[in-house]
Amino acid sequence: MITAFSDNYLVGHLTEPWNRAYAEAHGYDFVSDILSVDVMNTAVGMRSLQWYKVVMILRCLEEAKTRGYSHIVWIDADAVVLDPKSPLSLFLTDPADSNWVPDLIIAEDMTLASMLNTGVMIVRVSEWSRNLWKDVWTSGRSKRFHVKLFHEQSSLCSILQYRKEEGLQVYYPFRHSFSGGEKIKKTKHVLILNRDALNFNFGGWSFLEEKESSNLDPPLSDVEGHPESSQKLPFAFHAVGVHKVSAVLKALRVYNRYEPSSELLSRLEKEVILQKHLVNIMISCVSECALVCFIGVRNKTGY
Ligand SMILES: [Mn+2]
Repeated sequence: MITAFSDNYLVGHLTEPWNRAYAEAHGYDFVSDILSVDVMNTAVGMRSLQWYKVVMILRCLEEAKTRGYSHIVWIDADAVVLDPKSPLSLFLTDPADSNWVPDLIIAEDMTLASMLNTGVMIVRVSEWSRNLWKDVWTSGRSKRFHVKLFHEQSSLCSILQYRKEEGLQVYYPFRHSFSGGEKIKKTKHVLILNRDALNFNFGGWSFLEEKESSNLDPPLSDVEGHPESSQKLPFAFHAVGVHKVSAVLKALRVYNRYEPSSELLSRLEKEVILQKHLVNIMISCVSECALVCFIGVRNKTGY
């Protein structure tokens, strides 16, 4: 199991010990690259830091040859395992066809913004995987995502289509399972799971932080979007948006009864306050910009 984050990324320091403990409890090696921004920048060149994920996957695919690993599981530094009892072997095959061993097991994106979500994914150690990730890194088609949303995730989706991954066209136009598409999609090499299987975000969680202090243990029905009827929790909680620290903290406390060290907590509290200020500044900047644009447009049409 692998992850990476820059050493100034506090969310990573919050998720890493828990995810490591999960991996070690199941006998998986856990490798985390916690690096300075400078070192990461050097590794990705002119790209956004999110691209470090591809650098690390390619490196681990090479190392796997000598270490005898069959799979590499990537987990984002803003994601935490929610279902620590479940081994990863549960996800390695399609339950309906256990003879088929996919090279990539990935879930749909949480929103319609992207086809797939690379927050948690399982990469089989194979020649196909090496070629795929090499293409994601080197292809000219990736260039437009080097510094643009959603970086390596957009690039992976684009490359799979460009390579004409056999069977993917069956699902065009792509429909997510939460929007009427098939729950499980299979191509020749890729098993695409429904959003809730690997990578879940509890809708409004990040905005529940005010409630958090009064109610640290809400019933699941309080959590918007949670598949309450299902016995099984999604494998991981993956934070999105600007309130990642409080969302991840909540996932760790409520589901895992995990409390970070007091030293980390006090650093996190400062970060939460800072984030709130930043969001307020951003909101006021956005409205100012909107006003300026509006005036700009008015002026332009005036000519
Ligand atoms: Mn993420």
